[in-house]
Amino acid sequence: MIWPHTRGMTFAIGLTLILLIAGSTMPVSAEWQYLDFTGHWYDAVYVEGGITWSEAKAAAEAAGGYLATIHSDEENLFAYDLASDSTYWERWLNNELGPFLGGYQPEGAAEPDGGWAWVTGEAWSYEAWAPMEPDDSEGGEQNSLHYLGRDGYSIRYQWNDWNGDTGVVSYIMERNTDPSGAPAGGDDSPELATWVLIACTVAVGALRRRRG
Ligand SMILES: [Ca+2]
Ligand SMILES: [Ca+2]
Repeated sequence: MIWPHTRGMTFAIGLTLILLIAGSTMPVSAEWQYLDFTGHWYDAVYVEGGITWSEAKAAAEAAGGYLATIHSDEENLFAYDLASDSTYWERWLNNELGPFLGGYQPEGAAEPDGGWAWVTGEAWSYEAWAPMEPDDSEGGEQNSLHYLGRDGYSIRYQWNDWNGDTGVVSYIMERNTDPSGAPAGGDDSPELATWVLIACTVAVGALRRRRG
């Protein structure tokens, strides 16, 4: 009786493949990237037509996070790398305007470099300003933090103060918890293995019934 055996095996292999494919596409927020150094998740978001700093802040919060707050070279380079592609940048005069970060200057702070703060209230303990920034140019309206590139200057992972209402075309957000909802340290593998086991058990059961 080769026919039932072949069908049973085909069924088992087919079901296993379907579950494997489903498992590989399971993560809800595949774009979030985990950084061991901080234990947090990061995502760079491009917005066609641009976005203000306040809108970006609200969007990050709606995604369960906040505009990225930077506290070390490791974190700064990791966040920048997520948005290093030209998609996330916009040309302005001799500058390349990169994504917003979670730094801002409260109203009434001494210009150009006083009172800078993070949206989370974390200590302002690290800075990576580009040369001659912050400068609060353009009438004292530059109170939002973002990455800046400039002609003749190869580094683009340093910061500029920019007019938050003028906006840029991207932002980087950060989360303290796993965006997939999995418990800390967990992943999808055990759950997938369980489903494969169930599929094989069902297939073997069907095969045995056919043989019996
Ligand atoms: Ca300012
Ligand atoms: Ca500036």
